[in-house]
Amino acid sequence: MLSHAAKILARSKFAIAFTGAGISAESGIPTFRGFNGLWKRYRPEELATPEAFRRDPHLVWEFYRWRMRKILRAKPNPAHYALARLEEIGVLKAVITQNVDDLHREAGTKNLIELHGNIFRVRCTSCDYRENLKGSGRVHEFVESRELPRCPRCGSLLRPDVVWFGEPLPKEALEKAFNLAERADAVIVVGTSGVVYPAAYIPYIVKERGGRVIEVNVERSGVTPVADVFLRGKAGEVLPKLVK
Ligand code: BJW
Ligand code: ZN
Repeated sequence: MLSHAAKILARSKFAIAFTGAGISAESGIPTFRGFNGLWKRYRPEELATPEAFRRDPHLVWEFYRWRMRKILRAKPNPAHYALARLEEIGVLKAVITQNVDDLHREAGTKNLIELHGNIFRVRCTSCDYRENLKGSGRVHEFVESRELPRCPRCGSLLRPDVVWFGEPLPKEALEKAFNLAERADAVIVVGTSGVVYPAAYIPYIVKERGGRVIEVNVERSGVTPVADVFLRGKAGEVLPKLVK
């Protein structure tokens, strides 16, 4: 199976990767669904929504600050580095991620498309104020605070610059991702349950256009029905084997 995947990649002219929370699991960042995927007793659909934020911004900010703290302590794992290396040697043309952590970038991936935003950016709920907390050097102070964060310009609530259920994905990122998927002759899908749309269309687009789908996951997912090769295992153990 591994050799089949390696052959597909070696023969490809335009391969891409599509990643989800499972690729960061070995870095200590909990996934959304499944055994380790729960935060307290909530499901993502109960926290990652504009309604939840309107109803209880304290709860939603508590969840995001908890995630920010975990992500700040986390380091990229061998799976992130393997994808960065595959880009460096010219095999991968882009990494499309649903993750909001910065781990692909930290590992050295250059052409990164973030479909669901970035947890270290915040934006105002009223005006067009945006801030990158890592860039502004405020991130540690920000995550330790228990106060609701307010816009320095207009005083309204700040929110994480991520995509919640029912919200549109960033137009430019989604267009880029779909264009890449239409051109790709192979996609490596890593650590996603493949149930959240429109992101989950990506492997299906590649497949429909005649491309090959390689999946790396510890269990079957919504992507598995279109996978040409299913590599069962942890991303951090499987992906380095695809890099020569
Ligand atoms: C390992 C591993 C290891 C573990 N190694 N593997 C079409 C059909 C049906 C529904 C819809 C549709 N189109 C839209 C919808 C509605 C909705 C949706 O998809 N709902 C479904 C759940 C039913 N989609 C939306 O609402 C989207 N918006 C939208 O469509 O807008 C339309 C619109 C247009 C114009 C105006 C207005 C609206 C938005 C979706 C936003 C998703 N947001 C979140 C939160 C982001 C911020 C944050 O991080 O907090 O994104 S929810 C959460 O799910 C997060 C993730 O990116 C996303 C996907 O999760 P992921 O990455 O797959 O993680 P898990 O936990 O599910 O899976 C982990 C996997 O790893 C598992 O398979 C494990 O086995 C595996 N694994 N360890 C390898 N070591
Ligand atoms: Zn404002």
